[in-house]
Amino acid sequence: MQSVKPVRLAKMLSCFAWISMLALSSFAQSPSSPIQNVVNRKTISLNGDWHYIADPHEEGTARRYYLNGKLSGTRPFVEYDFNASPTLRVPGDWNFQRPELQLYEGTVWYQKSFDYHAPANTHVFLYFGAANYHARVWLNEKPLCEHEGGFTPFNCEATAALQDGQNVVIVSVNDARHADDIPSLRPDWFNYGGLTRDVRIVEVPRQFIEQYSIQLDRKNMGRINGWIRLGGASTPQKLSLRIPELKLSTEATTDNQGLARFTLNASGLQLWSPEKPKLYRVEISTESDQIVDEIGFRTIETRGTDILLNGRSIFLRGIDMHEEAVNRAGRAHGEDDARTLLGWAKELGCNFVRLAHYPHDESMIRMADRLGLMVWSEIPVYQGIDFKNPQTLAKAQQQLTEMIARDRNRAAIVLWSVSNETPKSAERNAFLHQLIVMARTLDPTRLITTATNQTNATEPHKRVFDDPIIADLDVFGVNQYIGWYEGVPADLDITIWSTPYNKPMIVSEFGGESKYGLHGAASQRWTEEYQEDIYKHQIAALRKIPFLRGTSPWILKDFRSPHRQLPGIQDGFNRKGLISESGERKKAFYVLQRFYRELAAQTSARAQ
Ligand code: GCB
Repeated sequence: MQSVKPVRLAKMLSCFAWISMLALSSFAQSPSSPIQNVVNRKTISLNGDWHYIADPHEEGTARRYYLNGKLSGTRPFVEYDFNASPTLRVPGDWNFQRPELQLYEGTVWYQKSFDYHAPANTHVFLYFGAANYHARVWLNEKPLCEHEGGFTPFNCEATAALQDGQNVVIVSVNDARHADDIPSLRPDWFNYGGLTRDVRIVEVPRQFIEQYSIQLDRKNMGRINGWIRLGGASTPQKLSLRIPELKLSTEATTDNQGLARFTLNASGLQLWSPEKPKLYRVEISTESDQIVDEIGFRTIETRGTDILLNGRSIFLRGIDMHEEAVNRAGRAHGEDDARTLLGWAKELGCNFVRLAHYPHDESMIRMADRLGLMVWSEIPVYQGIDFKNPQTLAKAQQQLTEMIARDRNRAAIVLWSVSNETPKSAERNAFLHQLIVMARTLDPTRLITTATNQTNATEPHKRVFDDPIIADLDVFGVNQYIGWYEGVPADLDITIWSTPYNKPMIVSEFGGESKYGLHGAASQRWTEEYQEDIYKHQIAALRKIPFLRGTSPWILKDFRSPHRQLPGIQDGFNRKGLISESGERKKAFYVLQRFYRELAAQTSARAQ
């Protein structure tokens, strides 16, 4: 079997050595990575019903399920039949489609037949938006590729394995948790398994536009810089880039690696911002391929403790979110879910969302682009990581590469986060340092962050944010739960926050749990009033922190977590949501909304 994992990684790491020499150039470079912008390419959906067989004893490989029922070996019969087996909807986790799979963690084999006639001179890929966690893919009994990591896309080269007419694709997906994986053993979220995002056939010409980066120059807002890389091209190719609304166009020629760089004089363009999320139609064409995208142009940088969007200091009015569906169990997916979840963030008065704790579906980022919400996007380097293990680092690097490759042209993304709540140690610092350097090299146009909960609390009611990893970051996130996991809400009134670093801070988590509809005194845990009280004290405390440049409380909506088992209250849900899982707003929702409306009014008064 051709394995995407090691092949890609080797390519990626050798490319990385090469590109680190160019780290200071204003052009971002791309290592080997998934095809970008599949939504605007010629694709055929393989979504829908797939037959499946659960494989709790890990027998499927030995029994050659990938042969789709063909005899092999000496036995005169087989003991499985995909075509007579039940089905699961793709995209979708398996847990909430079949009651017997709700708590299942292990391997499920998926099978789908499709009719297909590949056009001449076409390169065909099977593209998976995400498969949680480890996937192996066969097409017409031939092994195609393997991929690890549950939240980023991958594509398998399928051209040679396709048949004219009937084809059968078989995918084994395993979501068992391991100590050396990313994430590790015990994340505080539900481990939804399966083919959780779109599956598509992607058709491209032999030489095709694989990756591109088109960004406003931080130092000169009248200039757009970028690069375009062709796949399958080994001789120089001409290409052109057009932004028709601005009457801009340029031409470039690729080098022998298929890479071309360009600069465009773009004075007069309307910048992307939360208030005016302007997107421009961008067209790229080569002699054999064309692609269009919708791209917003803005700059994001820091100065001292300020975060500057388009050169002006901003405050990020945010909320944290998991990727969970509304009014149904399972992972969120597609435009409708994105519109609902991000619509709630807008209703709260947000201009920012922290998409925790892993890269969300591409439709979420594209919706944020359109709605004008700045985004913090994160890889699942989350508590309990095996920092000493070089293979674990390689897994994190791969996920970081894939996240950036997919979303590098989305104006909404202002922050790449490399981790959440990792205990400081020399190994952890070195591990995160490598991720930070890599993120910056792959994308020098955005800010790098991480959420830390490591504080120095040597004196009561004093918090010093001196985690050494902050030295490496542009912006640091701080998660803290005074009033919930420690002390009482009134402690927030007397806590003094400081940091030795001259950098912007975002309070990237705070909050507490409440069950919607449970009322009582403000001192009574689990009531809406208790949660509301935390928000009141927290907001008063936030107002006093001079280096605070954003907040994103934990969390928009109650979400499933196996850690939360209090009957009648939690029932398997982490209840720190401002909204219940069925959409009811809790009292704290309105406290945050008032704060954000006040901040928004100040911002627009300043702008006038
Ligand atoms: C945290 C984690 C988040 C948890 C949250 C909680 O610090 O970052 O993933 O869900 O606390 O509710 O305890």
